[in-house]
Amino acid sequence: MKVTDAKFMQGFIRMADDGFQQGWHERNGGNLSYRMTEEEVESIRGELKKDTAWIPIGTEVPDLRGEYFTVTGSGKYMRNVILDPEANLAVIEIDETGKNYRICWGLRDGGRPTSELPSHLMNHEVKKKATGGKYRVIYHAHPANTIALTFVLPLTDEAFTRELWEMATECPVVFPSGIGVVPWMVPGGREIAVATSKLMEQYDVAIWAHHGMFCAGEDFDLTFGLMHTVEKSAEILVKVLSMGSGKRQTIQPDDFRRLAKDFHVTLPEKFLYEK
Ligand code: 2HA
Ligand code: ZN
Repeated sequence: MKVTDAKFMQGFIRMADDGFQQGWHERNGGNLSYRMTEEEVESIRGELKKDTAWIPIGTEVPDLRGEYFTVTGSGKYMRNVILDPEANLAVIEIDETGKNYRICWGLRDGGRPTSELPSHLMNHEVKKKATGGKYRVIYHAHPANTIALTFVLPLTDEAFTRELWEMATECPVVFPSGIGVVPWMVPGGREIAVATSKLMEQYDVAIWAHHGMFCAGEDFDLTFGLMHTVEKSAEILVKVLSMGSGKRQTIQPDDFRRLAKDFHVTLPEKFLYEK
C-alpha cells in the first residue's frame, strides 16, 4: 500500500491540518508523533527503507526499541503537511538499544525528524508503560491563550489545573488527572524532555511556560480534542481576566466533587483547595 493511503497516515495528516487551521502552528511551530501498530507497519513494509543510517536520538528510550513512529519533520511547516506529506513527514524506526533512529520513509527532500524528538519519544515511553500500550499520540502546539496564561498565573500544576477546570464544566471530565507545568527551559533537548516526561507519568497535558503545550492520548481524535478543550478553556479564562473585575461566581470545590461522582472520574484533592 502507498504510505499516504494508509488510514493512520490519513488521520495524522488531518490532525496536522486541523492544528494549523486552529492557528496553533505559526511557521514551523509545533510537532506531532504517532506510535504505529505492528499491523500498520506491516501494511506499508514494502515502502520502508532499511539501508539508511542510524542517528542518535539524543536520549535513551529502551522501552521503545524496535518501534516505528510517524513524525513531523524539523523545520517543516504544519500547513504544508496536507499538500506534500512525503516531504514534511517521516516514518522512523528505533534501534535495539533505544538510543538511535533511522528514517525509513519520507523527508523526501532531506531533513530530520522534529527538533522535539527527545520529548516526543520520552513521553511515548512513559505513556506506553502507564497505559499498557494504549496511548499512541504525542502532540505539541503553540496555542496562544494557553501561552498567554503562563505570563499571569502561578506556574504550578495546581493553579493551571484548577483555573482551567473552572472555565468549563466538561474540563474536569476531559482531563481529570490535571495539567502539569514546566517552567521556562531551552526547548529541543534532553533536559526539557526529562521534565516533560516526568509530568506525563501523572498527566496527559503538560504546559511549557512561554512556549506551548504537549498533549498525550490514545488516538488522533482524543489527543486533538484534549488540546482543543484545554485551549478553549484558556481562551475563556483570558476573556474573564480581560474583563477586569475578576470572577463574580465560579464552580466550587464541592461542585467538582459532585461532578466527579456523577461522571465517574477521580479528581485529585490537591486541586480542590480553598481559595
Ligand atoms: O519548531 O515547536 O518547540 C518546533 C517547535 C519547537
Ligand atoms: Zn514548540
